Amino acid sequence: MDAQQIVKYKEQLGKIGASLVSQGMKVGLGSGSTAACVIRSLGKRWQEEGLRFEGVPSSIASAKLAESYGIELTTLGECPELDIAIDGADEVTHQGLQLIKGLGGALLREKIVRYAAKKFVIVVDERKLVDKLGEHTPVPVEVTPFGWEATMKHLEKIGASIKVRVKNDHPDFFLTDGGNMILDCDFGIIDDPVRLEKDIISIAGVIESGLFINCTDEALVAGYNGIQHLYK
Ligand code: ABF
Repeated sequence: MDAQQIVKYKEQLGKIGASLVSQGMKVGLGSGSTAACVIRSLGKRWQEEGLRFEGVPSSIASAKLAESYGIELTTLGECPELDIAIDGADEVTHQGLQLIKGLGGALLREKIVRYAAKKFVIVVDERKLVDKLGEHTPVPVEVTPFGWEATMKHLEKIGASIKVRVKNDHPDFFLTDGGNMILDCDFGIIDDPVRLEKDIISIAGVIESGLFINCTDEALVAGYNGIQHLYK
């Protein structure tokens, strides 16, 4: 799949994702480049059609992009129950729509926004589809900086081969919008993601994992044959 094709798929996903939003809805806005296409399409609808909705962004970057179109944002404090959340993903299983998310570093807020929403729809191109999680993506795990080295040891004990995420082209640690660190944990092929998510989250110092298990209602998948709708 060449770069031009990927851009085309993301534009298609942006439009179809934005079409899920109607007047007055409360909408969780995802993060990453595909979710950004949804936000851009929503921004165009806001400007050209007068669409009005309440948006809750899952990252500072998504908030800035939405505001650049004049989209009025709110918070989960004002809007604790959303109608829909629309987001990207790094891996999606064909069966069950289990996800790995978080290569963009926004997994904690994305998961909080997801669980505030009645419906969760992800937008991905077909590269993201896998038979089992772990085929080509480590599980990002958000940890508190205090004692991260000890937390890392516990994650290694449950089978992770770990890379501490650093800033692009910089030796400093990557920090999330919330000021936490990310440990990218390679568990290989994940046969029991339900169990693994529980094992990860039970470790002291772990704040959240990028495993989004049994929580996706629909996946819009762009590929050679157009847009596929997959349901859990
Ligand atoms: C975000 O989108 C992250 O959870 C995930 O890492 C990323 C995928 O980014 P992209 O759409 O740019 O591939 O939701």
